[in-house]
Amino acid sequence: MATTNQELQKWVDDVARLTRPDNIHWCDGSETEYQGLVKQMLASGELLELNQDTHPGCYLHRSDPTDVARVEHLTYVCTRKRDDAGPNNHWLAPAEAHERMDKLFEGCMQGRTMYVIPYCMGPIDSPYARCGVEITDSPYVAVNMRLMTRMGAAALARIERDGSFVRGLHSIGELDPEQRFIMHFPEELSIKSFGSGYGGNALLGKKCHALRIASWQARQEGWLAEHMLIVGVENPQGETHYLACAFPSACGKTNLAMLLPPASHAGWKIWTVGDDIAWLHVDDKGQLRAINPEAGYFGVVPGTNAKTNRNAYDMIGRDTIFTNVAVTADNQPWWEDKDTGEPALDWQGRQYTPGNGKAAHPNSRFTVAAKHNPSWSPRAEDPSGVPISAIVFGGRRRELAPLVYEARDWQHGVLVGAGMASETTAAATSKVGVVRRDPMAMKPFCGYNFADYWAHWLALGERAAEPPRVFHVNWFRQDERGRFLWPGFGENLRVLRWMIDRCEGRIEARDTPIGLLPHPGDLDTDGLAVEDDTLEALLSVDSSAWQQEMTEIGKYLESFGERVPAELKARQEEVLKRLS
Ligand code: GTP
Ligand code: SPV
Ligand code: MN
Repeated sequence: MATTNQELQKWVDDVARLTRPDNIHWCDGSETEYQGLVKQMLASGELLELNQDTHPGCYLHRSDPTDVARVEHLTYVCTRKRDDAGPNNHWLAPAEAHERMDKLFEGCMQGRTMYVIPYCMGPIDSPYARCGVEITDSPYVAVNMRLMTRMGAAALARIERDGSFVRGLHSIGELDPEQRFIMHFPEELSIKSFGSGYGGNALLGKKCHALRIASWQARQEGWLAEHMLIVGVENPQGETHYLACAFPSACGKTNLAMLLPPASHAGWKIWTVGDDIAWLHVDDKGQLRAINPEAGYFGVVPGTNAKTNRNAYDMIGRDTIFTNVAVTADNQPWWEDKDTGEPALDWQGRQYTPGNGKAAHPNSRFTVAAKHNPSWSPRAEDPSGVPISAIVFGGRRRELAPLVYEARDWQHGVLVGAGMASETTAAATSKVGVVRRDPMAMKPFCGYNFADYWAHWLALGERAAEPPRVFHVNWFRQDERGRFLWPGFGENLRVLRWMIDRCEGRIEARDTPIGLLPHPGDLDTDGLAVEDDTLEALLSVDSSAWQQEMTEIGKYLESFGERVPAELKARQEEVLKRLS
């Protein structure tokens, strides 16, 4: 008996009988265990040692070249009723999905070790935290889960105390793209993932549990599980506001969460609570609060340098697992826009030549414990989370969406979120740079019907004593030559300041049909090399283009049928009327 929880023990026994591993290893989460797994993977070639003089404790993993990103077309939500999963999800009947998956899992762990990984999403003593157990045959998953979650003995103890946990079964199989599925069974609180060893497909605590399964649970229990960073912005007077911001994959969450204030902003300080996922609750006083269920970062590497993101750049100089970056001749990790060194081998380990494309894979990632982040907030360990002043939606739009605007109220804010669209990125395996609807940055992650999800958002606002203000930002506007209009990164603090001033009721805003924008001059641009006409372009609202956008948003909402809340449609019609 490895646990006193009989349900867990029986499940582990059943899985072992099905998958037939040579050994079973219960992860305790210790440093010794971590080092042992690293050693074993160095011997097997699953990890390569990077230059330990320049990058102590850093290793490189090269994933299978066909296994480098999330696979949305192979990701399913399996509910009894198809409509509960909604048009936003791929669906299979649970019985059929189990049958298909169990066939793949049969005998798949022969010759391998099965790792049983108890983990806790959220501070271990938080009432908002939830536990899970991932069973996997990948030691890479085990070490990543140790960096990303509160993994091991403490989590198991909580599971034994609470009795409940999410079951995640994972095998890399043969890494065959034709035999790859990520299945979710929200009604059973379980996940089955086969055939991929990559990030969101394989680290089941992250997108599978903390978003898809958790969003389902959250709806039933009256909270929200969101694809959001949580950041604290402290002004020179020592007052801190916390913002929760939903941007789609590879659209700037990690960067905003650990932003370094520019030289012009002496006395300002940024505190990272989370960089990818937020669990939001209305507390008994009606205040919206957020916890970060994760304990580490699985962040985009390319673009990270001392100028764009000094905190991340310093953080990943030690005790980091890199996946799919290039290496220099002296075995340091290298990636596009690193600003120093040059690649010798590309992400596939081939001699680097520009003809083979980028040296680092555009979705190459770092895995590192959150405590190594210089701007890590001690409040990330607060069991009751942090109070949220504002919700911020954002997307990657080279046109149309202004730098920032504010919704009129919560209901309009829900429309702004539901109407989000963004250019696709390398975080998922499909064409990059295509604008698609991505409501609340949850298109790939909402574990149930979006129509019900929007209704749930509206209802949550009713329970808040004073719902937080809602904003929309876009750091990614471009000119005709493809250059970014806004400097972004650290300078985004200027936009955060405007939003906080709005929350504090310190400044007025300009009323436009789509919402409230800064008056020229209210956005501090001192010392910024942004021309007046560029700023005007960033803060303009093109009525006819927005009319078209709002019409498309209307059609999109309608595609969800009768379940769409009437309030949301009414708000969409209202904006359209203002535009005409
Ligand atoms: P996921 O981990 O996939 O959910 O992504 P994320 O939202 O955390 O994205 P991240 O912060 O890693 O940014 C992705 C890419 O966008 C990186 O290459 C960044 O360098 C780039 N980026 C982030 N912020 C900005 C910005 O303000 N301006 C510009 N131009 N690029 C940015
Ligand atoms: C994302 O794609 O939004 C990520 C990376 O944060 S993954 O963990 O692969 O989902
Ligand atoms: Mn993400």
